[in-house]
Amino acid sequence: MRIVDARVIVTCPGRNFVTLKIVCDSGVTGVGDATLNGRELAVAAYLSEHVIPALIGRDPARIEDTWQYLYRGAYWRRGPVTMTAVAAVDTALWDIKGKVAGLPVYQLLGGRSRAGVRVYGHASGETIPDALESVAEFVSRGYQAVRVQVAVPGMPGTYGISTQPVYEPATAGIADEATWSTPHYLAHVPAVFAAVRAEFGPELGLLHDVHHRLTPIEAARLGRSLEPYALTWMEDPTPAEMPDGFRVIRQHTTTPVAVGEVFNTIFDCAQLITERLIDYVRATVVHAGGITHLRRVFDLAALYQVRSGSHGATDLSPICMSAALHLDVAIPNFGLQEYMPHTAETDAVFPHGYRYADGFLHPAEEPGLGVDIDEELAARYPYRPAALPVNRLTDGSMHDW
Ligand code: GCO
Ligand code: MG
Repeated sequence: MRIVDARVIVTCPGRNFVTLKIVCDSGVTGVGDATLNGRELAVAAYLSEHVIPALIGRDPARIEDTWQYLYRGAYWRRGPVTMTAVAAVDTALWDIKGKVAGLPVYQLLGGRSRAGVRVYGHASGETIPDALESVAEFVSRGYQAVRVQVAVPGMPGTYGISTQPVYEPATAGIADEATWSTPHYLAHVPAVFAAVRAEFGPELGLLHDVHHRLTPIEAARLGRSLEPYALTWMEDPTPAEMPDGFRVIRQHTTTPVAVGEVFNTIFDCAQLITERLIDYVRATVVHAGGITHLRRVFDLAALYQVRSGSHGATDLSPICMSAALHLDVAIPNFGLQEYMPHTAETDAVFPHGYRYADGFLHPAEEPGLGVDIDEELAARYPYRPAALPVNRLTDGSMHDW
């Protein structure tokens, strides 16, 4: 079998998604997510200009060799644009292999290790009572774990609070600017989790996303102040490009730490894993080099009792979610999967077979990934430039978002 065609499809059914579709001479096709929120066209160009010409004529069965060709052969290794493009090719090739074998991809990864994929949802509110209502809604839909974000009094537009039914931080055109105050934030968050724990009892999994906004010692203080509420994890407490900072956090708190939605390769997380500085690695298929490479990350993590907690925000397409679920159900060290349902428009553009029931997602059972793109429908939603916000401290200095 040979690859005879590959195309990049950019569509915006509410938000932008980039998809790679690979076509083989036998007529079999495979899809891969290539979405990098706010930098979509950079990946689209990388694929069209530099990757697709090298794919034509290749044997689609050679997944590992193609991965090595794209990674080592580029000379300019790693980075979000490159690794998202590599991921798209890798994901599409696993889809093709599954279809050719007549098996869902998780069977090719070693088969099931669990009955379903436990997920967490995003509860949020302007105030603590609003957040409690939002958590109650998730609990009533069967969720066993929720991430909780509440607006910080005196700080408008806090990350994680959305007025839209589906959380979407990117805004049209140039980035919005938000304001951040670490002292206000650190003073408020413990009260949020005290209220949520008191209302929902000890069983519910509670998570919180800090979005890289604290220094290590500030993060250590937050973790310590949240210990009485036994969080499942504190996410991205400090910028992850400085793994040493996580030692400081570890020295001061037993609150578990999750990191990795911005990671691209195993090299980003190797030190965090091998020094046991984190508990969950949140890398995901689309930004960490596809199923092949993410499996390698999770296998390294398994040696150190670090579990998976893959990113699953709505800026990753249903193709990424489908691929993530095949991995989640197969690996021994699965932890928790983030799940934010897409809009009905997005679901229609990406028909998929995975389903949610009672706090769990289940991968599709059909051959391959069990997801596709409806290209005619996709063409009705042209690309619209959008950007993630930026963050400034109250004195106007730039800060991490
Ligand atoms: C999460 C993430 C997202 C990111 C978004 C950036 O934990 O789900 O932090 O909300 O902000 O994916 O594109
Ligand atoms: Mg996050």
